[in-house]
Amino acid sequence: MTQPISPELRAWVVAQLAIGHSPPALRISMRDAGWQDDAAEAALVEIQALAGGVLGEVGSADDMPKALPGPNLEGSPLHVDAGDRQVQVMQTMRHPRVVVFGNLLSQEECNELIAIARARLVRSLTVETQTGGEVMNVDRTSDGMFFERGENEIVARLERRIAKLLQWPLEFGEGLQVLRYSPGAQYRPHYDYFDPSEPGTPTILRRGGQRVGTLLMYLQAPEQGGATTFPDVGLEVAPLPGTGVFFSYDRPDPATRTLHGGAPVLAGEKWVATKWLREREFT
Ligand code: PD2
Ligand code: ZN
Repeated sequence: MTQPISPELRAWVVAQLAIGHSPPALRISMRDAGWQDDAAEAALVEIQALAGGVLGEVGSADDMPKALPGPNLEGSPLHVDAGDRQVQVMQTMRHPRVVVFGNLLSQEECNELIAIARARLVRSLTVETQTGGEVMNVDRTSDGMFFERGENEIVARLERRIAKLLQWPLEFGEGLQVLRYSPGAQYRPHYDYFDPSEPGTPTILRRGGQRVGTLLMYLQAPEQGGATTFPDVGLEVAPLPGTGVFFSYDRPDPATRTLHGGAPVLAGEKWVATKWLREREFT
């Protein structure tokens, strides 16, 4: 089945490819716009072939910077349009790429997520990289749970907001994770990407490739402690409800300087929701 390729569509595809968006990301955007998968594929192949000369001038896929999730910060905006909300840009860092957001969630949204998640909390597991399975881990002493993607109205709404804010297809995101840290609980410094040298990593990567970005959304502040820390660059982000911190990593390597941890909660309870973003559609 084919659908007509308008000049506008052709220009859009060429521009998206030239700024580094991957064909899989374009396929998802086209699906969202109502294109059949096979028609989108045929149109992309045709446009890429027609645009070969243009793309050739900006370099091959190998020497183009890898497309990563992230807000459009061109012109140093104070707010970014996230569809149903104007999200504040509070602080940015280039290397590592870190962006601190305000007004990311309303107080009602924080409360609702906590209320739904509370009933389903279990002691957190982390992916066991030897096998690709999951195990209890002393490095993470919080309790947690996962939502399925699109599981309910609030989760679906947040996923749409995140996809727009970070310019990354909703389908490339893992299900939202919610964590509760009681006094003494912490998440020791770690990287969120999967270590390529671990034997279980190829199994994990089959579901959507590497993680390339993390958005932590704070739902409840503890009374003391509980900052998210980036030890390589001496950055600490206060876990204020409704705010969040995003960071991206273009390769699974410490050179990204994305080592980060959740400092011990000293008093009260900290609640946070995590959205991890993959290279491709997460299945
Ligand atoms: O809760 C945190 O601050 C935190 C810190 C580091 C969460 C995560 N990592 C994570 O969910 O990956
Ligand atoms: Zn983490």
